[in-house]
Amino acid sequence: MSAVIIDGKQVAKDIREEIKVEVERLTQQGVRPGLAVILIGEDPASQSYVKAKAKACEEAGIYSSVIRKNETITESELLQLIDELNGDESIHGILVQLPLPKHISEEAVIQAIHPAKDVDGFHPINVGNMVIGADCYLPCTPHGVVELIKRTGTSISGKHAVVVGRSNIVGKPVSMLLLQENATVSICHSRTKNLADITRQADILVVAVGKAHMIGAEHVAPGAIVIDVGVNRVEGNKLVGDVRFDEVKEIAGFITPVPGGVGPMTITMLLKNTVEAAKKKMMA
Ligand code: NAP
Ligand code: LUD
Repeated sequence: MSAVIIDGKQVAKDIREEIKVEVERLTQQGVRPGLAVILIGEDPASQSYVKAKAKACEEAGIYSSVIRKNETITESELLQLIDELNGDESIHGILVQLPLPKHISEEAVIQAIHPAKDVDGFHPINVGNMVIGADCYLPCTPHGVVELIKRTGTSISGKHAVVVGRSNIVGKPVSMLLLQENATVSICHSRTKNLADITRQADILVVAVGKAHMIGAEHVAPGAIVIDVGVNRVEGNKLVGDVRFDEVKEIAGFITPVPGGVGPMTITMLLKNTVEAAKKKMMA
């Protein structure tokens, strides 16, 4: 039987409608949520993601300011800019689009963002709070992944979740969130031996590697929930995931497509965090 296709675009749209109502309410109370997005350089993928973020803000009524800088910007100039935004009353969330040019330390940049404005959830304070299950900004892509799994109507508790990839942005945090939801979590990476033997044990399989089509039917158990985080450009500028969608959809119970799966949820969760930041500011 063919899998149910999880329509991330539609789920993202539904949540954005709820966010819009919340933004209207906050704006009427005198606090319009505001997001600053810093984009360094000319990377085409980063440009398109940032554009999509600004558009989503506009549609939700969130104020957004996209600050574009040449890739020759120095680290100290960037840190100075972040510092100014940390003190800007109209800005509740700050996001520095990654990756950064090699001469700038991502770690230094992330740590410069005030944790209360870190709507990416990348600051060590937010990461630490996430790990202990305390209040924090959840990282957007991992949060989006968990939300999509929940919307399949399947309970995560007690399930075996296998995450392929251990980056600080996706693999590690999504593993922690699934653990928080009481899944039994296995984390695989480039040194993992016999990957397919492990992934075939997954009730929930989350793939975040960045290698086009690396996961196929041989990696998936019948009925599994398969979440494909990968975004890869292949010949002809076509966008594909890490999962061979056509063959895996014949085996899985649920599967996310690329595009139209996790990507739109990442942006939605960013809007959610920005609204959260504005709310906290209002109550402070
Ligand atoms: P990353 O930092 O490059 O991490 C890739 C991970 O995959 C690493 O942990 C690496 O292992 C592991 N890996 C590499 N080759 C492997 C193999 N053959 N078998 C098993 N594991 C392997 O990437 P990322 O930032 O997490 O992003 C992953 C993908 O998701 C990319 O395609 C990216 O564009 C996409 N992405 C999408 C969204 C979205 O919103 N849809 C958001 C973020 C990222 P080691 O740690 O051992 O090197
Ligand atoms: N840096 C992200 N770098 C890259 N796909 C995203 C992303 C939307 N600081 C910081 O936004 O959260 C971040 N914070 N990231 N990413 C990747 C990562 C960052 C990836 C895909 C999409 C954001 C997205 O909307 C669409 C989809 O999958 O349907 C397709 C878009 C297209 O190119 O057609």
